[in-house]
Amino acid sequence: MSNTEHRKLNVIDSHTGGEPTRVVVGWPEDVTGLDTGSLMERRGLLAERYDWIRSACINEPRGHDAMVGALLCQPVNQDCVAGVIFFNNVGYLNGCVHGTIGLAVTLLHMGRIGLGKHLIETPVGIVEVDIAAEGAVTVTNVPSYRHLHSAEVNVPGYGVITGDVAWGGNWFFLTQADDFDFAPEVKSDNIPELTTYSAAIVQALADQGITGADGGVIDHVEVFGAPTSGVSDSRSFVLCPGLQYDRSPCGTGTSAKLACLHADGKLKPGQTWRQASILDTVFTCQVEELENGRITPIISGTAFVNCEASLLIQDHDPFRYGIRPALQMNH
Ligand code: PYC
Repeated sequence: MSNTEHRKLNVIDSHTGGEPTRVVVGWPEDVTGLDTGSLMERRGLLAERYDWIRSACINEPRGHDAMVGALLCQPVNQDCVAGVIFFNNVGYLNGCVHGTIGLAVTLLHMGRIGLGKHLIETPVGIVEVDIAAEGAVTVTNVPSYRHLHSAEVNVPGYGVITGDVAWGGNWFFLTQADDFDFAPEVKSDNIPELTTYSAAIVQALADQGITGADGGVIDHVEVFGAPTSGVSDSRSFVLCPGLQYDRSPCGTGTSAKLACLHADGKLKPGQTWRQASILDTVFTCQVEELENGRITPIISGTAFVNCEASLLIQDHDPFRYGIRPALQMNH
C-alpha cells in the first residue's frame, strides 16, 4: 500500500469511570474549516461535510457503539487551551463531561498542558478542567437548571412515568425507578431491561411533545435506583442517544441531577454529592449557586489514557467509514 492509497485519523483513547473517549488529534490536510468559526458552526460542518470522521472512528470495525468521540480543534476564545466537538455512534452531542475529563488527561499525555486549571471550549460553552495527579480531573461545567418538575409522560407498556426535565449540557429526563434492582450482583442482567424502559421513555417524550427549553430534544434518560452503601448517594442508569448506556455516571446527567437536587433544597453549596454509575464508578460533586435558580456543577472523576493509534482509511475497504447503522439522531 502506498501513502497515497489511504488517509489517516490519529486518535488517543481513554476511559472515564469505564466510559470510553476517542480524541481525534489529527486528520487529513484536505479536511478544512474545522479550526475556524464557532464550535456550534463547526459541529454543523462536521455533520454535513465530514461525518465520515465520526463514523470511521466510532462505528465497527474500528470502534463500537459505546464509544464517544471528541474532535480536538482550535478554540475561538484564546483563553482556552482547546476546542472540542463531541460525537457518538449516531450523531453529535452538545456537551460531554466524561469526555472532557478524558480530553484533559489526553492533553496532559500529549504534553500540550500541565497539571492545574485550564479552559476548554465546547459547542455549549466554556468549561474549566483542574487536572491533578493520576488522572483525577475536576470539571466546572456549564450552568445547569431544572426546566420541568414532576412532568408526566405516558409510556406505552409502562403507564404514566413522572420525572424532571433538566439541562446539564444535554437535555435529560430524570426519574426514580425503585422497581429495578440495581444491586451489584444483578446490574448487568438489568441493562437490557433498563435500556428498553429508557428508550420507551425517550420515544414517548418525543411523541407527546415534551421537550427541554426552546424545543430542545430530550435525548438522554437517567433512571435512579438505591445507592450502594458506603460508595455513593445515588446510583443511576443513563441511556444516551444511540441506545448505549453510559458506563460512567454521565457528567452532563449528573449536572442535571445536581440542578434538580438544588432546586428541591436537597443540595447546597459546600455539600458533597457522590453519583454512581450502574457500574458503581463514582463522580464526586458540588454546586455553586447562580441567578434564577441555576447552578454551576463541579464534578470530579478519573480517566486513564489507554491507546494511541492511527486509523487507516483505505479507498478499497467497503467499511472504510465504519459500518453505518440506520439509526441516526434527530438533531
Ligand atoms: O459524561 O456528559 C457525559 C456524557 C454524555 C454522554 C456520554 N457521557
